Amino acid sequence: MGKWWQSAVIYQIYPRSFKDTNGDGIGDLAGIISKLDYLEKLGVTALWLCPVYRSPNDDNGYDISDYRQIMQEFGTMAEMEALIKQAKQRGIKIVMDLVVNHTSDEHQWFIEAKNDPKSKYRDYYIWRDPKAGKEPTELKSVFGGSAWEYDEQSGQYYFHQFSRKQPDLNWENPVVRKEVYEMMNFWVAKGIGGFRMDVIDLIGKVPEKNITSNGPKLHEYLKEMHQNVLAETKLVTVGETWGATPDIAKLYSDPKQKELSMVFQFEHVQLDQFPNRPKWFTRPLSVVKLKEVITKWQVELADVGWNSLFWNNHDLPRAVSAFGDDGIYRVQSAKMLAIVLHLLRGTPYIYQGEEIGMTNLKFTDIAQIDDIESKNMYQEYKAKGYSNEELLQMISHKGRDNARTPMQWDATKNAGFSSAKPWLAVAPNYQTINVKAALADKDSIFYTYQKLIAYRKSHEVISIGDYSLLETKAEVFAYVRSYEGQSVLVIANFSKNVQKVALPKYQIQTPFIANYDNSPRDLAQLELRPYEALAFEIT
Ligand code: TEU
Ligand code: CA
Repeated sequence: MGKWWQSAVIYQIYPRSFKDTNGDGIGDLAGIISKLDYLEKLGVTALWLCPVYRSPNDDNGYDISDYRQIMQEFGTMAEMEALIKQAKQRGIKIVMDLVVNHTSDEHQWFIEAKNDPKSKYRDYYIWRDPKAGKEPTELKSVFGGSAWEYDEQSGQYYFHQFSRKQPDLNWENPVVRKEVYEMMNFWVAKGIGGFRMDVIDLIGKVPEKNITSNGPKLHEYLKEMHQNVLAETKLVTVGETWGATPDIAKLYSDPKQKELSMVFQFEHVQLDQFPNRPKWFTRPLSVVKLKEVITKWQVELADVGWNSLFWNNHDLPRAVSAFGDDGIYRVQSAKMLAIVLHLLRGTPYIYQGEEIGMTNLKFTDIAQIDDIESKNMYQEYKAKGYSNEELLQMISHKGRDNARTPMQWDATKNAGFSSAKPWLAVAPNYQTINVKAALADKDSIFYTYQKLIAYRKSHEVISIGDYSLLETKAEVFAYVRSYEGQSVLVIANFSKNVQKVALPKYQIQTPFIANYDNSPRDLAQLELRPYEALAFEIT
């Protein structure tokens, strides 16, 4: 038998935007607890919580000031323990976000390090002397500007790959590594189900050599972490690795390597971008390329390693806006995306709101934006001469706040997210797109997800079967899964045009899941409606 996470479906929660229970406009742990019945109904196996630790929120919790405390706005440690327990009672595990490439500059370690260069904490971070009176290297921060911040007091710079309030930890220091493993074990002892590891491919950085991701000691560190924390557990671990190729992904996820269960790779979500240009500059998505990339990952990790499957997360545009149609075919294309992704081999991730087809927004004023990345980009490009309209269009297309607006629970004020004004405005379409409406409509996107999740759990052909691409037409994605004489055929139209496809080998079949209707179809002369998706059990 495989590992539990090989037939699991993981639901990602952005706690700040999930559900507010105490009327401060900010989602909280009690809110997550109050929605466990909903999540159980959906059928997910685990919840990945974006960071819930103590944080000054320069980057919404990805800047941690205390790894062993809960963010005050989110609640208490007792509530965290209750969440773990009550989720477990429903067969749901809690996966914690592990952010250990950097801390907050308000973490006690950094405060000591900065205040006293002789302190043992100084070497927890990366400090360098100026070079010819300037930054030690040319390295840039992901959020804009230099990756080096000058510290007046000591006359040295510290290194930060994200905001200046997110100083990078020095993984070269064995004491830092030990602190991290101890902290992880503190959480393991609380009964969590795993870790999602933030930008884990950056921890082996060597700033003087301009090496940020995939540093020379990265895998050594992960093996050490495995030994110190993971070895005797059944935890699921998923690394966030923007720099992974299939060969690199195998290094992490081959069980023989004793590192991680799987990684997130980001090739498919960058197909609408230009190589070597910032993400804000986009081109139309090529379905041909999308099929190529997905097939490459399915095939390359078929025997060694394991894939994670996702269309979106808290850093990315909404799935239906990026890969489907968020206008008249919103419902059909959202279901199509669910069918295509959830019948692949790997562990699927659902980002909150995806299961009801939540969409991107049209931002019309930079004041509507909270995200540090978008705000910094706006200032930087404004100074380069881009217009307000151009920049807001880019942010509406690729900005992280598209994913971060409050979860749409019902059609009442603030979408049932909060009784108070939410920290980030609710999307204007909440009166039609919300959980209450989805649950009341047996044909909703929600029930397509529910069905797909249940199907994966009970069919090994989906969790561990082989994958092969069927050659059809440019805008049609068709593949076959097979395992011990069983086969599942998936056919999806990624366009708003009718597509004719002929698969004479199969003839008349009845789909077990579809996004229009389940009537029998002649595969020898198939006419696919806009964004139509069909899955058949072939015997
Ligand atoms: O994201 C890593 C990262 O590189 C992102 O900044 C990503 O490149 C960007 O959002 C895409 O435009 C992780 C977290 O998922 C993100 O939320 C954090 O801001 C970041 O790390 C720093 O911890
Ligand atoms: Ca709250």
